[in-house]
Amino acid sequence: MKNIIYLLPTLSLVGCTSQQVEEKPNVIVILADDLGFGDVSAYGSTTIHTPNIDRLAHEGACFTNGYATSATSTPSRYALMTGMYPWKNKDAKILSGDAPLIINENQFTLPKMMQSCGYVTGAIGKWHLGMGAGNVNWNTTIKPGAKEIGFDYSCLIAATNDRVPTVYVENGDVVGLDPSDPIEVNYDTNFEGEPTAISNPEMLKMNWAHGHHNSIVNGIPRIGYMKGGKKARWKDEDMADYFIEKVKGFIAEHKESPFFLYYGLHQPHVPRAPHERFVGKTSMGPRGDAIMEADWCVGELLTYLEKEGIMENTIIIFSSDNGPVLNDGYKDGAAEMAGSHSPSGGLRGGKYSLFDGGTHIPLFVYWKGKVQPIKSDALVCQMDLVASLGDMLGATLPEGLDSRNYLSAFMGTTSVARENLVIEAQGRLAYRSGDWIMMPPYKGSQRNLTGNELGNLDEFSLFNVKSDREQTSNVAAMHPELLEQLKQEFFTQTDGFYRSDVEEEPLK
Ligand code: NG6
Ligand code: CA
Repeated sequence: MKNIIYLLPTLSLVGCTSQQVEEKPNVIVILADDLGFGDVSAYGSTTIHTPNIDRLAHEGACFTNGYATSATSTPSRYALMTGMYPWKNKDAKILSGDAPLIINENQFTLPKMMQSCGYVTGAIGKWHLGMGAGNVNWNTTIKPGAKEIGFDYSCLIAATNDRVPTVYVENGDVVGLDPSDPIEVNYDTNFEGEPTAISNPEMLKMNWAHGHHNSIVNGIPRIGYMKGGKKARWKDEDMADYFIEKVKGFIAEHKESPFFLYYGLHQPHVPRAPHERFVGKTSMGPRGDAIMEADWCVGELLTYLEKEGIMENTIIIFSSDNGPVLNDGYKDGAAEMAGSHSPSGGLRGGKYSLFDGGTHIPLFVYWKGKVQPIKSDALVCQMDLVASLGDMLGATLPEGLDSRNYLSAFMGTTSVARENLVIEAQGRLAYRSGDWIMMPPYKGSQRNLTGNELGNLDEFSLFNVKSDREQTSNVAAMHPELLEQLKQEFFTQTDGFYRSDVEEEPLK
């Protein structure tokens, strides 16, 4: 493994000439959680209707080849936030709720770059990049965290909505904590007398399918054990309302200054417990309804920007951290009720997968009056946003970033962007180059407990995703020279990080 610290581009090199840049639009990144390419109607799904998200797609640049770097949340968000390939950081894998911050405090980050360009920065919603320095004490201000990596304001869930502690953390402090009922968290052993899904199944309003049988909060079993903090615990059904109010509050406070807002939607990640206003809005059960709730959140945000009169001066980037999954460990009927809905929009695989459905996600850039409506097939990755926004603002970027400047592509004025991209799924790597995807062989099972195909193939394989979008035919044997070329490019780019013996981490 490489010496990671040595590789990290540091902040000292960052500067900004944005005083000379006349336009400093607000920038909002909305990142949904596990929303697939087929989960928005903008790409043609007829089984779901997402009018507010579609508005961004139809009135902005709608990317048909938009990528997350990774098929799971933490590494994907790490790349977006740092402009670095996550597989270069051994800690960038699905984090527990008590994991320490995985971004070095001296490291260059997107929010720090925005700060250096005169922006006020905020992070609201899902975090999943770790908090604190290990052995987190949830009863005092937690640091380092969002603030130390460049967010002036933050209101977050530490990890995922299925992991303890099930509390909101605002600027490093647990919201509504009663000091006489301190919070304790443990990912290995339960606290004596605390109910779990195993000891007290009668307390459950949602059942688990795999994993998710530890502490029960709000009738929902979680990953990890938690004690105390009873008054501070969130109610899943209110989470969307809670965060959109925080979003509006942040915008209201900073509408005069340019602001950068990272809004991490928790939908449609498990547990899917939308507010009762959305229950039954689709025939697909909680997963479909959670997507409706996410669409509503986007609508609320757009309406609010209009009301505040700042829509024209705000770039909105919408995407998802990784591909979709139906059964991610709760018996919520998502698979049974999906009907003809294809969450991945026909792409092979989904969350956790090295097949295209793992990382090929919805991506839209909306800037009223500035970005013309266009469907773009440019190959772009969320990791490139930092260099591209940096270019727009005249920021000086440090050496050694993996992020590349494709500002014109993001603005929809050219379809020339990435020639290639290394993609990652639970430590395993593959390579997209042009219309081709090259997948190295990996050991391990064909599917994990979710039922999603993982993309563990026996040999180096080659797919043309233009003519064979569903990756049904490995055509490596027909194109030996191309395969060799892509292998060499891949080995060069991954420079020692590719290991054929990596197995995806099993879901417990
Ligand atoms: C898995 C969880 C899954 C989800 C995922 C992270 C089990 C069995 N499964 O380990 O439910 O939480 O981690 O999802 O525990 S992500 O979108 O944040 O990457
Ligand atoms: Ca996710």
